[in-house]
Amino acid sequence: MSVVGIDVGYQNCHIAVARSGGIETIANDYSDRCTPACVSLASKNRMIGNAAKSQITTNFKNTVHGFKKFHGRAFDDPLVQAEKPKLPYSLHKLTNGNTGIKVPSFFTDAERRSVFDATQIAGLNCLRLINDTTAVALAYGIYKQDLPSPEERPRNVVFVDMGHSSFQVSITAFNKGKLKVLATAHDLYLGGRNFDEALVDYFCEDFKSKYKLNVRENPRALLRLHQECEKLKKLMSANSSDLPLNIECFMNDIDVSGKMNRGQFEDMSGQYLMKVDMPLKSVLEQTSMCLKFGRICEVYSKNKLSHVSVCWAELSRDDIYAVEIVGGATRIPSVKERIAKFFGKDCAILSPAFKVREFSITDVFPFLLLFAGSPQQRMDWECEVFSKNHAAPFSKVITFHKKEPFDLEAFYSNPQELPYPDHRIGCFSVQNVVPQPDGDSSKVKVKVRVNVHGIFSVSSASLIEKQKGEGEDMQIDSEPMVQNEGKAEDQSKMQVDQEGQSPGDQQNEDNSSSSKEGAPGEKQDPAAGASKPKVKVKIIDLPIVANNIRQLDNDVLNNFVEYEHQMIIQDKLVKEQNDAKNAVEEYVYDLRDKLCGIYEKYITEEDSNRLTLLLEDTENWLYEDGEDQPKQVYEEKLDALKRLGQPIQDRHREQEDRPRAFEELGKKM
Ligand code: ATP
Ligand code: MG
Ligand code: K
Repeated sequence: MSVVGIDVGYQNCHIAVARSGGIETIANDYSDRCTPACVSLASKNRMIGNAAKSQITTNFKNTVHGFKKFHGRAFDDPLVQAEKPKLPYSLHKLTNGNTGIKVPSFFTDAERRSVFDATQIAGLNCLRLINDTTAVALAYGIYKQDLPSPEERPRNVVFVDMGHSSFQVSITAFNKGKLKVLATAHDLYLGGRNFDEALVDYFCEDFKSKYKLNVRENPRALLRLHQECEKLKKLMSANSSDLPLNIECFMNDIDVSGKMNRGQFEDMSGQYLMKVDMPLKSVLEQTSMCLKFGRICEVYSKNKLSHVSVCWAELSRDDIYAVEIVGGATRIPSVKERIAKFFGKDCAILSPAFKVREFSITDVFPFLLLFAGSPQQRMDWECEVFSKNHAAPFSKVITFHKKEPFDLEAFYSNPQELPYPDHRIGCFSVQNVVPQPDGDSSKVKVKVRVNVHGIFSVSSASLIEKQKGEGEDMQIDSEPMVQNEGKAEDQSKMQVDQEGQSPGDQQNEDNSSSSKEGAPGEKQDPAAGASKPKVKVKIIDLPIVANNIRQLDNDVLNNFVEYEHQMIIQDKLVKEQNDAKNAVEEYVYDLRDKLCGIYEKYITEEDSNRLTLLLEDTENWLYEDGEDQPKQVYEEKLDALKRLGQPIQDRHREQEDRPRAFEELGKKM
């Protein structure tokens, strides 16, 4: 089994394979290591990557690119609506409200679920979805030989990734074999394409005044201008002098030309350059907070939150060991300068050497997550279950006391920070809850989890039923109680605890480890089997029904899997058909050439004329009736031609071989 890493970009995708101790980014069928994120649909088959990109201007309505922005988004999402007018293809609302395309850093729960679904459809076993920025950090950590050892102070590195459509920044702390993302920030509306657009705007005006052309009215011309402007932008990264932009037969048979230099380009893209600082500031601020409070919360004693302040100094620019930049758009000199100026440091372009080692990743979940009783049952409780920049994966156990089934609603608590209008993650109904035999509320333990892919779920719920007549009474809390689940969270043992709560219940999860620091005086869950007198309890698993989750349900997913499978078969059929057709065409050309060349001596003039005529007929047929025939028809055509061509070829070969045969014979004699 191989482990494969896939980088899904707005403009480009990369696929890397780990093998024999190294990581190799594999090349596609065009020998490129970077494949355009582009799919082009023709009437019968589809093209992917480079082949599809070449269709952008010719088959623009059916060539989809830049779809990363739409993963898991509802059609009514303002971002989707804002992107819509910029696209040459059209977007539609799917039956579940999500965005579909009609053709024919980091991610929210919904986006992750959508990408995860895609991996399932493609038949991949998804090991882990990682934030863009974390993947970048991993690339750094894997290759660095000189990281501080685990006891030493970690090395803080800033990663800046400006791609085609988005801008992500993160600060990551490294020790040998381990990385922890401290903070992330982003601007989802800043990327290389903004700079392309600035150029496009300029040339639209330029061509309007020079040639009276209204480029914006002509989608194909506009796409071509976009492509040329992107090329020009890249050229300007290496050249500061005047550079030309020429497009032949641009619109209405008019050739256009213009010019631009780096200075001018920087002036016109000033508004985008200004936006570079914001996320940089934000990560620095967050990191100082995170280091301060992260430490405080780790050392606490229950009920009285007595801080033992192991307060770190604010993380300042001096604590930054290095600034590493990735993403194509950071090659724009003014972008790079802006970043370097902010940190007062030169930026290095992340370029991995080779050698793979084990690496433990602690990704962060960049949003606060709030969990509440559902509105139907009155929002009787609301709690911030996961703090901002909490390490993932992680899980927590929440204890409720209920007499009937209840709903839990999960949502991100800071809508304004969310790159997504709907801050609800989903609603989870805990079913089959009944009172205790004596009429009291039952203790219900609900486990909530953010898995390695960063996808949230209510993973299990169980009801703890007291067995009659045994031991002490169970403590009935009026408020639910939230506790960390052991294991995964060694980086951040923050415990969410609410005021006015009765002493905590020690949870009784079988994989809970020693992470409960066991604050003195804490009452043990009777079932935990500690030194306290035992109460016999029965643990009953409760079904959970998830609603409003932006992930495909199994039937739909299976349909997509099936559909993908059919498309693969269809693509294969079309390829075979094309190959068979090309084989006929090649044979026609080849034989025709040889008939007036090397085969001339081996066929009578009359036969040659007849055969030439037949070849011409076949060629015409290929462009007319034979344009689109089943593979078999082409194969039969080829066979028929070969039956005529083969004897000539054989006579030719025999003649060629004869002198050699004589030679061989001569040697032997
Ligand atoms: P995203 O990360 O936003 O989803 P992506 O990963 O597909 O997008 P990248 O491949 O990192 O994006 O970068 C593509 C962008 O970088 C494009 O806008 C491209 O024009 C720009 N770019 C590439 N090379 C250069 C260069 N030499 N100078 C300026 N811009 C460049
Ligand atoms: Mg990218
Ligand atoms: K990016």
